[in-house]
Amino acid sequence: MKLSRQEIGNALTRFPGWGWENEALVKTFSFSTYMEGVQFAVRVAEEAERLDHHPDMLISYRTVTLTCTTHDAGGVTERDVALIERIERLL
Ligand code: HBI
Repeated sequence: MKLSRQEIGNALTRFPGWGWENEALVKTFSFSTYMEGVQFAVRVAEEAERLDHHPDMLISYRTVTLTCTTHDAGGVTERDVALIERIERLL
C-alpha cells in the first residue's frame, strides 16, 4: 500500500540525502571513479534481487542515481523504504 506524504517524510528523516520526487525515493551517490559507481550498482542489483524489488539506476560517469518506487502500487511503499535501508548499509 502506498505510504502517505507524512509516512514518507517520517521515514526519510532516517536516510540523509534521499528525497521524494514524482512518487519515488531518489538519491544520487558520488564516487571517485566510474568503476566504483558501477560496482556499487552491481551490489544494489544483488540486494534488489534478494528483496525482489528493483530500483531504476542511472550511471552517469562518477555518479549513480537510484529511483525507488513500487510499480505495482504507483508510488512509495514500505518495500521502497526497506530497499533504501539495505542500500545505505552497502556503503
Ligand atoms: N520492483 N520497483 C519495483 N516495483 C515493483 O512493483 C516490483 C519490483 N520488483 C519485482 C516486483 N514488483 C514483483 O514482485 C511483482 O511484479 C510480482
